[in-house]
Amino acid sequence: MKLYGCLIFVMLVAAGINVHAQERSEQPYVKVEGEVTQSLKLYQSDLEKMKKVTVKHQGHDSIAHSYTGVPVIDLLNRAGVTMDKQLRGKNLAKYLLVTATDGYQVVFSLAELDTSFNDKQIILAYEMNDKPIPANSGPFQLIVPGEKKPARSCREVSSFIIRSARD
Ligand SMILES: Nc1nc2c(c(=O)[nH]1)N[C@H]1C(S)=C(S)[C@@H](COP(=O)(O)O)O[C@H]1N2
Ligand SMILES: [Mo]
Repeated sequence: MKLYGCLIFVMLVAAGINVHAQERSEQPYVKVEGEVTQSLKLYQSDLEKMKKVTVKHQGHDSIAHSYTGVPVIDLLNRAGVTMDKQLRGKNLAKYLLVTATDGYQVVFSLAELDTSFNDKQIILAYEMNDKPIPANSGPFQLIVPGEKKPARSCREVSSFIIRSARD
């Protein structure tokens, strides 16, 4: 009887894990790949566990909204990108290519993103004004504060790819 009880318990736990894995695989995510030591697949639940930063940003509606998300530098560090002390020599020719689900793409040199070079707070946001980012811009939007145009604040981000422009 005890053995059956145990078996049923194990089966229920396994079924629970399976359902959880399926739910997660249906959620949107952002890939981090290319010249990294660890490729990442980041779901909102992963981002929520990381350091949160809130910045103000204004798009074409000319209203300053508050956006919350994870500093891009933290995502790059987690993927093992050559930042900080490693960002010298050949590595200074590396860049981040951000791609959105509509095919829009923008690039940043790694030095632009590195806090040892500057204090820009570029974040991968998942909340606007404390709510999920609406579908036409979210669920993940790059926010680049302090630029004269909002053109690099890429909406609907689907991947971050690290490459080298060296020839
Ligand atoms: N995915 C995606 N993001 C994008 C664009 C785009 O076409 N697709 N356009 C960019 C440009 S050119 C501008 S000016 C801003 C406009 O953002 P807004 O409509 O939120 O003001 O979004 C930027 N982000
Ligand atoms: Mo634009």
